[in-house]
Amino acid sequence: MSTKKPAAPKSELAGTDTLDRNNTNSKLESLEHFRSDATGQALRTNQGVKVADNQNTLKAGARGPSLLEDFIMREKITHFDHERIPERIVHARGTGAHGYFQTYENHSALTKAGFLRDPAKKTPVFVRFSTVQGPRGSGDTVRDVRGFAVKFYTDEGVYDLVGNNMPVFFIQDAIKFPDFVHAVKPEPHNEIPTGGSAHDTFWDFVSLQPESAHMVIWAMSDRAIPKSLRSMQGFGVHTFRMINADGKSRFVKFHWRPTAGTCSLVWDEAQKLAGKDTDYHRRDLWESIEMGDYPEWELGVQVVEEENEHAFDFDILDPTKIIPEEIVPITPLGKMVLNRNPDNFFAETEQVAFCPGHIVPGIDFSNDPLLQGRLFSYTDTQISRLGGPNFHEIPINRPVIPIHNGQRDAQHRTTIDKGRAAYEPNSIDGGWPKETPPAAEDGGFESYYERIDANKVRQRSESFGDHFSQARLFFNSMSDHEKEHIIAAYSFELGKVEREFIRARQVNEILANIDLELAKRVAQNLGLPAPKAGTVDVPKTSLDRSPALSQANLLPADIKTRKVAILAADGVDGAAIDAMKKALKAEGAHAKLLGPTSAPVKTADGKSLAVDASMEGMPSIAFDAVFVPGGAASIQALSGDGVALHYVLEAYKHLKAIALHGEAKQLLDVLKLEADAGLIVGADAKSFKAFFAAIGQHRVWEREPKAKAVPA
Ligand code: HDE
Repeated sequence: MSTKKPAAPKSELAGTDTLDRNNTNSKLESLEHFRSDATGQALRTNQGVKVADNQNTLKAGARGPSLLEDFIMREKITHFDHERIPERIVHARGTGAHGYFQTYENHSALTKAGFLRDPAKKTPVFVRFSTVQGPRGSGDTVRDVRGFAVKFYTDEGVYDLVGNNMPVFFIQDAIKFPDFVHAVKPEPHNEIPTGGSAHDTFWDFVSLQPESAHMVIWAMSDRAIPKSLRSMQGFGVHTFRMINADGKSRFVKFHWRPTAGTCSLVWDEAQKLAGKDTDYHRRDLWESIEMGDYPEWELGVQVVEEENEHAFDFDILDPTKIIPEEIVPITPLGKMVLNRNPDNFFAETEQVAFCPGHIVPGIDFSNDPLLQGRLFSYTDTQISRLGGPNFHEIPINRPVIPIHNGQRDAQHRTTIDKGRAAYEPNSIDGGWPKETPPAAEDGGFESYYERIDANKVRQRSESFGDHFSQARLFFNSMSDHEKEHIIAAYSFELGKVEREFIRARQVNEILANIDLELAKRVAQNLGLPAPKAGTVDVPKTSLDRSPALSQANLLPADIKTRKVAILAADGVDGAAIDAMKKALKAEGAHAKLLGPTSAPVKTADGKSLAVDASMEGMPSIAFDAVFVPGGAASIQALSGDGVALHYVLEAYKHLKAIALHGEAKQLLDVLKLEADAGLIVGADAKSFKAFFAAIGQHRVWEREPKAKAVPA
């Protein structure tokens, strides 16, 4: 039922602000006032006094003591002493970018939210991607869930979609969140491990908490080691509501799908990258945007009519459950493009404050008990992290429309409110600012008119009781290589657990209920007795497999933005390099020329070629594929160069596409490798085509069993 009241007359609304509501396209413009460019400017103190000497403290004589009077030195050091703010309790490590969201069409049948109704409008967004466990300085490529938080600066206020790259969560009720986070964070006595879950307290908790089984299997899958932030799906996780102008509500689940496809690193590569390039993901995002390879995602929703709320074999309010796409397909809504890097990491990425409670008319919450708890937590945490309740005034958090209300004062207030009446109703300031009744367009926010008739209880709904059937569905939906990776990940992580009873509990009471074969394989790797049966009766789901869950089915249609390393030494065939570079460029892919050192290499016909880096400087783990051009002298040199040989071998082990051109064929003998679907030998257009096709497959999975024998 709708409680629509008549829309306020435009004239009444007009007095509240002077901003052109149809022209708020650029968040940049609205922030311009806050950006500071020092070009051509004098160095000044914070009080605006020009500084004459920024090299020396004021002293009593050149060799004498420093003087307390030196307000310039004291101001500078005092500010420095307080430069750091508390990092986020979780999701401390992250990186951000600006961009826009544009709806494909008018989705007014679904929602009255303005940013989903006007296809001509580009709504500015700021996105922050993050890991969960590690501190601010931890590695990007650790095995972990990734945060995917989007702030939409809409004309109706800020809307935050604070999601993850996995569609479910570890717990069902917010009251368990501190327990979960304490368990996954490093062990309290020695603060080890940084950034990972391979330790006793995590596995102790999850092995005692069957509701985490589904999320943990996602975390043990390749999804937890994404190839890049650009190749991650995003999920709102909870069920939300969308409400149209007639007050009609439907349940929705949010999905972000990258146009670059969804793919992952391999485990050995992820571990090495965490050391060799801690910033691997943030660098990739940064560089892609700088190069104009703007990452894109499509936003979509699964829509469930209110009357179908109970039509599934799980509860749609349970955040440990997905709605399989095969049952409810995704309706595409629009696309998001990230096209601008921040100017200042701290001011933008560190100070951005997300909250699932930041919603706009047309979107509303469901009663998911995890979501309900989050609505409290995020605002609360900003108060200590950002130093008070005025964090909405920090430029990156400000809406693009003016804010007027009776809230006043508190730490770091920057608004200078005019007028005498900080209360409502008032007659002194003409009654302003006034409420706006809900309306089809531009109305005030109205919560969904949901009837609730219940007892006050501390209870978990019985409908949340099945913890294993969807974990099983996930495992069954994986391709063979993905299954092997999951088995390896459980074995690795549990192998790091010191207490055998925790290992055994996870195998017998969790894994055996998901899939007996999975449990047996992990038990074998841990030297534990194989379980004979599960411990609970797992209900059968309406679906045995959901192909949409396997990354094997989420490859991109092209090789755009893929990176290829070209290895060369003196005597290299320069024409082959040119041809490859040209062909890659035509595909929208990128090439880097690497030499034995950072010095230029000479081609066989005597030209000098500048290299982008040495092979040590840009290891194979930073590339998608390797091309070795011919040239007898070059190949002879590379054949005797341990770094070059390791380069090719490592790319082989990480199942990457490799093309050996001309004399480079000899490397097969040197390295004792055989050509395969992704190890291509040849010099013609056909071999280039095969090479690109292999890159498009992301990895040469059929090579994996063989590659195990190759030294890491
Ligand atoms: Fe968060 N979460 N969370 N979370 N979360 C935070 O808020 C919390 C949950 C997510 O880039 C904190 O500003 C509770 C689910 C992201 O700044 C904190 C519960 C999902 C980010 C917090 C959850 C998320 C956070 C820490 C259980 C996916 C990073 C700093 C009820 C849908 C946002 C902060 C950024 C951050 C609380 C569960 C995603 C402590 C209590 C489920 C992406 O408030």
